[in-house]
Amino acid sequence: MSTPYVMPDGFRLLPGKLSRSEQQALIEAVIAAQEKAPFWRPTMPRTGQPLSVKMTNFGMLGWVTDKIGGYRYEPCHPETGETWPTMPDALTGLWRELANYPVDAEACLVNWYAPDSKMGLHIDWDEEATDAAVVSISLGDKARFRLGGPKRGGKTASMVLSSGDVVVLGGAARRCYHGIDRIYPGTSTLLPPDYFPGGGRINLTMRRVKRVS
Ligand code: MD3
Ligand code: FE
Repeated sequence: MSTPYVMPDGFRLLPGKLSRSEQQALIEAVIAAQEKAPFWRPTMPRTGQPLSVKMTNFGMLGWVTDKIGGYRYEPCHPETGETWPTMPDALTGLWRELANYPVDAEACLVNWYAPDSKMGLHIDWDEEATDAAVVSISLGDKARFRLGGPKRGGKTASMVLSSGDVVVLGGAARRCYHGIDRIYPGTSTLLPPDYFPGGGRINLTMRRVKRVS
């Protein structure tokens, strides 16, 4: 028998954590943020290759990437130059409930997956506060999420994430490779097509960036 994948400590899946109306309120907040912080398509360090997902952020800091500057957190949108929209209270509330961390998250990365978007296996390591968990919220179409270990090329497991599911990645899970293999198009009616042509999936990830002394 092949060796099984063992779930890392600190991984918590909360299926159906958010009600339909809570999910709708978060989508409304993403739509309301568009004027100050429209979705843009980030590019990879060095190569300038565009990512498959579009992004924006909430909070005092937002995760950005481009050819010259690489992966980093910035206080302003790369195209509008405006500060990021404030973190919705509902997100701060979830963070306080689930992250078990003494200070609030400064950043919430918003990923928009079109039906054909994916995200390759990677580790999130651009934060100073890597002792803080990441809290992830899935909205819209279902997706196949893949979780590995701390080294590239190790065993992985996949699971389907649905709209309203929340994942908390703390402890050892915080250091694990992960990605999105695929979206299952047309599996949710949450995203209004006038704002999200083709539908797809929104993922919100809250992160603590700065260390506290
Ligand atoms: C495991 N997002 O934004 S969320 C990301 O669904 C990202 O958009 C995926 O990976 C998405 O960086 C996956 C679940 C997730 C988020 C952060 C993690 C899993 C994680 C950080 C460490 C380990
Ligand atoms: Fe990630």
